[in-house]
Amino acid sequence: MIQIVDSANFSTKRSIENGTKEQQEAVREILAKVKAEGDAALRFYTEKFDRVALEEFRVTEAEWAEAEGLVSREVAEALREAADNIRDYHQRQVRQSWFTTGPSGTMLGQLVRPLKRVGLYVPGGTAAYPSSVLMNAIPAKIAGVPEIVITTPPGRDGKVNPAILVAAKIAGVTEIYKVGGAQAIAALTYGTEQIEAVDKIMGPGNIFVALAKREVFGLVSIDMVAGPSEIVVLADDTAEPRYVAADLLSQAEHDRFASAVLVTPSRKLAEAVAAEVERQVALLPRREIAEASLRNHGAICLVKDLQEGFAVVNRLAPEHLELLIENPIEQLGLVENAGAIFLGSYSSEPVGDYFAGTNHVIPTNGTARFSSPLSVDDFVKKSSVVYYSKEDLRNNGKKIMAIAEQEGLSAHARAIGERLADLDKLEQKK
Ligand code: HSO
Ligand code: ZN
Repeated sequence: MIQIVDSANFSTKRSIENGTKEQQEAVREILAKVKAEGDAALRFYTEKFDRVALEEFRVTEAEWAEAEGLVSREVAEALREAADNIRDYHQRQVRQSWFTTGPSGTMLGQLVRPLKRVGLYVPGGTAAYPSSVLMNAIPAKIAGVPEIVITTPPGRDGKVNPAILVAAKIAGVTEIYKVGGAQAIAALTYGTEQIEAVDKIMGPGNIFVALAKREVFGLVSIDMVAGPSEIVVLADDTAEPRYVAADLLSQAEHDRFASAVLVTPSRKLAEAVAAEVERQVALLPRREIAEASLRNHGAICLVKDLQEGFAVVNRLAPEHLELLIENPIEQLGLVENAGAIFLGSYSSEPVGDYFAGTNHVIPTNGTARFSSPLSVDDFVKKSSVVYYSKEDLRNNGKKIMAIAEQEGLSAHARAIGERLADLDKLEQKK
């Protein structure tokens, strides 16, 4: 089911989902209705799509308490330890405000401040991942964001997945609303009676959520619109085929559109991995999804040597890259484009998905060429600060005026000129 192809014949089809015309129109209608009618529209759509009638959207204290009892101690403990690792890693990303002073008393600087309020969308159903709650909320906390809220679609019983509540609590999120779909994005953007608007919307969702985020971008900030998961394994003869196959399948099981690719100069490894994939996929509850993913977006790409292998990797710019080769640390410098890089036999990709501390929100679709994993930087804004001294204005005012006049902006020039005239007078008095 996974094809072995020569590098000359290897290509992967990736695409950005734009949705159909009907979907785009449906999303626009939902946004407009929530903007105009607030909570009444949220109730309408929650009944229509989630099939539950809700008066209050906010998760109550009683529901929080109940959730604690519904998640195993082992899972809660593991989530807590994962959260500690994520905190440690992201703490190192914090950037300080800075100021610099010149010899004449001018001071320039950059203030780094947190966003005030961010909203995290958590999908419903089987894609409700507590790990993603940690990955989004913890960097926001560390950036100093005071208000972090979650919206997530309720189940038919009007409840929220308890593991999501437990993860939210661990991450320090206390405000959760039972609203899903494009209507949740609308509520976070425009605000309603019960849900206050936010400055930035994070998190993955279905096509309606993705289209809604794209539509409101500009009114609020959004994170990247992430595509299906991807993994590329670059491996040589030293790799264990069972590990390679298992790691490919770990991403293939996410989504029919997920992509899993092995790049190797070893035909022997290629054949062994293909056989292992066949064997292991049969053991998976999500077999059908994994098979569809491997059939349409999976491949084993045979290259001449590792050098060509790195060229293929850099062209793909994958979300996740595993280097299962001899001395991977020495070869790290050859990777130019990859969202997250996993080195050696024991750095299986799920280590990063859940526990090491790095972020699992990572650019897909080749966008690792120019963008980076989610980080503390995504939750701050910067302001530049200018304190210009009298002496520097006296010395540089004419230059500023010259540029302003060249641009035909004489009011700009005058703003400087008014001051220069005063400074000249002062000078003459002396
Ligand atoms: N591998 C996914 C993240 C994830 N995996 C969540 C398991 N849960 C991001 O590409
Ligand atoms: Zn994953």
